Amino acid sequence: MNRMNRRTVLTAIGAASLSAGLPLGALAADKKLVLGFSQIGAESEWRTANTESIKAAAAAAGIELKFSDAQQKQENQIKALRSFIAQKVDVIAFSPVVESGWETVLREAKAAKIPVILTDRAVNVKDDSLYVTFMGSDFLEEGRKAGRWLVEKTKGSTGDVNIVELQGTVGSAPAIDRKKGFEEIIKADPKFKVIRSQTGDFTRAKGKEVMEAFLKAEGKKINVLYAHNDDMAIGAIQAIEEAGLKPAKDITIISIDGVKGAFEAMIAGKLNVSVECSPLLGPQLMQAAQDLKAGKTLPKRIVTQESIFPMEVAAKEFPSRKY
Ligand code: GYE
Repeated sequence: MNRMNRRTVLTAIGAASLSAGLPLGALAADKKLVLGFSQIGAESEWRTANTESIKAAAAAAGIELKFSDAQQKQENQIKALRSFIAQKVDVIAFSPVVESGWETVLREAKAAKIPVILTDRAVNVKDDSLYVTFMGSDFLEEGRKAGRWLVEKTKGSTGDVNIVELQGTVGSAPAIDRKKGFEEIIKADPKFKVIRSQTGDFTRAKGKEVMEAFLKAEGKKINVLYAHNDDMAIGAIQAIEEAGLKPAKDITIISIDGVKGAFEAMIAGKLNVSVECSPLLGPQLMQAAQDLKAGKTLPKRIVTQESIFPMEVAAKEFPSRKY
């Protein structure tokens, strides 16, 4: 689906159920369902929790899971999808590392009559009958939440607010949309200035490395760090401390995911806020696979419900966090 269409679908959440044009009732009701899942890798705490959720939910549902780790490479994901097609699995699910470049392999799955579920990240394809449903978070809204928090935090101040941004993986749906959603909100006030923006590939190591470069170039000019995920923020916190500055005090830090590591950083007073993005998609995915087997039609978009956690509530929320 192209980006315009994706917008439209996002606003139509919970509305009509759309058919993907696949013979969804074609699976035999009695044999064990086989699900091929291609995971991106293990780049972040979020991803590890997502993998655990999928494996645990498959076991609990009695679904045979063929799990493949792509080590953050699209070519490995395409290979995995082709191998699932060759093995004639009942359902294919995957979390696409980047948005583009999926048309050919998705057409192969469709030709083999294997329904495809997108989890976590969207794809950018013209023909949205190439997948049955996309389940996961609204990344644009996450970016907006981050922006709104900053607007509120700096209310009343008139001086420039110099922001550095650590982007996620280049070309990935969360990096594109978290950037866009944040910009949409901060552009309303010219005091907000994004002075540096670079990818940290969603990892701690890269987040630290790029933050070091930001600090070298801009030093004390930096007022705010906006990181597209918690891991990069945690890496950057180290860089900030090593530069002799106080994270969350000298530099306000905003990130996304809400993983345990972020709560620990907030409790330690080093991270100001984390926007929640739940990786616990396993149960939903198994339900969707079973619904397909039962011949049901799925809604084209299944959105995860999420919140935002400022450091003030971190200690209270921590015990109930599940990832
Ligand atoms: O925010 C990041 C992970 O696609 C939502 O991928 C996911 C993102 C998540 O590596 O930590």
